[in-house]
Amino acid sequence: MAKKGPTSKRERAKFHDQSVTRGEGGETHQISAGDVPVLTTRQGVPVSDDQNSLKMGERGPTALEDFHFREKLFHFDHERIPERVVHARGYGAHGYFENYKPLTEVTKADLFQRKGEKVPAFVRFSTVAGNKGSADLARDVRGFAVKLYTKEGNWDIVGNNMPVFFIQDAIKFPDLIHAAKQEPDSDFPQAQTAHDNFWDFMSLMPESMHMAMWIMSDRAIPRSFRFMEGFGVHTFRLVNAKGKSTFVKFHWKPKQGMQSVVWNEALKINGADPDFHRRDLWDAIKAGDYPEWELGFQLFDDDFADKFDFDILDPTKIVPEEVVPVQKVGRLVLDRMVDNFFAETEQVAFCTQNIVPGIDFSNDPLLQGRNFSYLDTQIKRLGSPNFTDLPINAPKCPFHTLQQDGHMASTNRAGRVNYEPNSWGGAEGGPREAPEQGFISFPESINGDKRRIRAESFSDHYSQARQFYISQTEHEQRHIIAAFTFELSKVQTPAIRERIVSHLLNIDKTLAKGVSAGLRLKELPKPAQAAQPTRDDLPPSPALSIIRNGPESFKGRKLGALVSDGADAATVNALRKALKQEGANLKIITPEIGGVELSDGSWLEGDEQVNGGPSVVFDAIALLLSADGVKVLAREPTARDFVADAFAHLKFIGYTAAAKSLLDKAGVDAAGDEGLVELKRPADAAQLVKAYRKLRLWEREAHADQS
Ligand code: HDE
Repeated sequence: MAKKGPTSKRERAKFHDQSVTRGEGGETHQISAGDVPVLTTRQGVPVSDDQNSLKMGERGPTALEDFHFREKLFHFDHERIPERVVHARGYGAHGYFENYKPLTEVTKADLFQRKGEKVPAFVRFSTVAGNKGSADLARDVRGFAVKLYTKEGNWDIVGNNMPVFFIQDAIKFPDLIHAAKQEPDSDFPQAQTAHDNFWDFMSLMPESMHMAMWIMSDRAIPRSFRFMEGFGVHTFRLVNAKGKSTFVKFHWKPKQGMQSVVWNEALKINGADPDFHRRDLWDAIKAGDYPEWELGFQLFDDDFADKFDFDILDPTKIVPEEVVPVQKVGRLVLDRMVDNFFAETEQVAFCTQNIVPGIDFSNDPLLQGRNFSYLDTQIKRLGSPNFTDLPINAPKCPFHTLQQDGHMASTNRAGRVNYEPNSWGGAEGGPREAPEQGFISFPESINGDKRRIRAESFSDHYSQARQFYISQTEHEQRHIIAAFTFELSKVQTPAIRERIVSHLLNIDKTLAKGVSAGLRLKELPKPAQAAQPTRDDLPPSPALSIIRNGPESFKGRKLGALVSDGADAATVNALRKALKQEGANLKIITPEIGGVELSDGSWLEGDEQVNGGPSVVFDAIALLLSADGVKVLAREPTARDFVADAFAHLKFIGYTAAAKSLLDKAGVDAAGDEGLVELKRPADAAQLVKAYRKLRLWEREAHADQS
């Protein structure tokens, strides 16, 4: 007879003591600790042997009655759910949002009523085009989806790291995504827009040109999720207790500052560590270095909306921060990684229509379409209308509905009532509507003919694209030209390349000429026909540049120090100390993973061996080498790449005197380059860390271009 499962705590403890597991060879091991749980089936039946299926005879067939085996395989066979149709690759973390001060004037949303109000939050960052297993450093938009578990329900701000979008009407979304993802016959390229279909579509959709500038900028290759901005994109409404509405655009400003990588580095990171962004977030949060963003509101009223140069309902436009400043209203802190990726990050279901009293939609046609799509997609992905009951999706405030049943129902009400109105009084009668407290849509008056139409006020496609371009530093402009050139060089149809250049001519002549030269077009095409002429009176917006808004510290960044046997121990220790003071991380790269013996005979363990820790995964490098050590490393191609890549990617390089010959071997021209800092004595380590604060030596790139 089968042994009954343990019921009381005491019985269970006894049970644990008796439990055994069987090794591959069939030997048994006694589990000594009393707190190791017994392996059971999903029915709670203890499992005696998890290594062998039930056989008829030693070499005979497997018995169908082996319920443990069948249950195990059945469950495994059903482990996958459909990946998200877009934003399939993502990474989530928990945290909280804290409100700075009461904002009762503009909104009655509960989370903004009290200073210091804290609500739990879950954030999922993602790329858009790639499949679930694609590499983190694809050139792409990043999703920045935030779920705030407020006391009056869940509020999802399902945003991106760019404030505009490709299209103006949700009806074009399937076309955009079909064109961007793998081509349907070949099923490649994966996680890249560098192919004909994508640029064909873009070239035929002038409204996408502002977004084209953003995705060809460094914003599309962030150094980490921690160093990027987030945007709600659409105009939303805030509504106060009196029913007054104010338009709002949402911003997330990273306290860590903004930072991106360079394109060649991105390509190499994808090979060296396809999980680069995931690992970064994981490492930072696990180390207690919690990333933080401030929530910003851009607030404006109908008068502003009427006077503004562009339609505030058009998601291909921004409201420059210099025109309407961003007011910081609270902070979002991510302080806990998930316990289980699937249960939380994969099953989290963001929906733009999850808003709370005090927040409302605008008529942005993209937002209107999204409000349909997100709920719909969750059914497909999660398989049941009860996805809202999953712990990651359930509100953390009380909730009472009269909905019932469906797959996996687990929160059906007790009692007889599942409808209303009903005449059963009190608790028996179930939940009732709350006319005062409940969500009331802003009573906007609308009239007009029912037509398939695009408003005339949406027809300027180039002016803000130009404004974006002229707001960038020279370095960033160069990167945009290079990115267009790279992407279009992968497009095999010359006519598509030319069509894109014809749009760029409407944005900026130098940009168009740069790309045209990069592609070696025989002649410049004619500018594309424009519905509206490009305005050249929009002033630059410094807030749009990453380099102008970079951090002034090396905090939260990673240094890769290549260390050899015999390296000076005092220098290694001084560097470690200086980095710690800065709040930065040190990773030790050694010829072999076991480590090296330093000058004082102490042993230094390696974090990576030299061919497993290329410099592309670090923000800066140091070469802490002895005269003997450098001889060995100079013969090692990966050590030479370590240095050559760091130099080419404009990184700061600290080096000991002996390391000079490795710099030479790597082809580094040290003359007059302020990014190369010699460590003459241990005390120079502090100076080196100061130099690292600049993150990149952009001047080196300009120099390389001219030479
Ligand atoms: Fe999404 N989008 N989207 N999107 N989106 C999805 O919902 C959609 C758009 C964004 O981490 C899907 O759960 C339509 C803009 C993020 O789980 C889907 C349109 C912005 C995420 C969907 C847009 C976004 C999604 C796929 C055009 C920035 C990932 C899986 C009208 C403001 C959320 C899912 C997460 C995911 C539809 C355009 C951001 C299919 C129809 C604009 C961050 O519902």
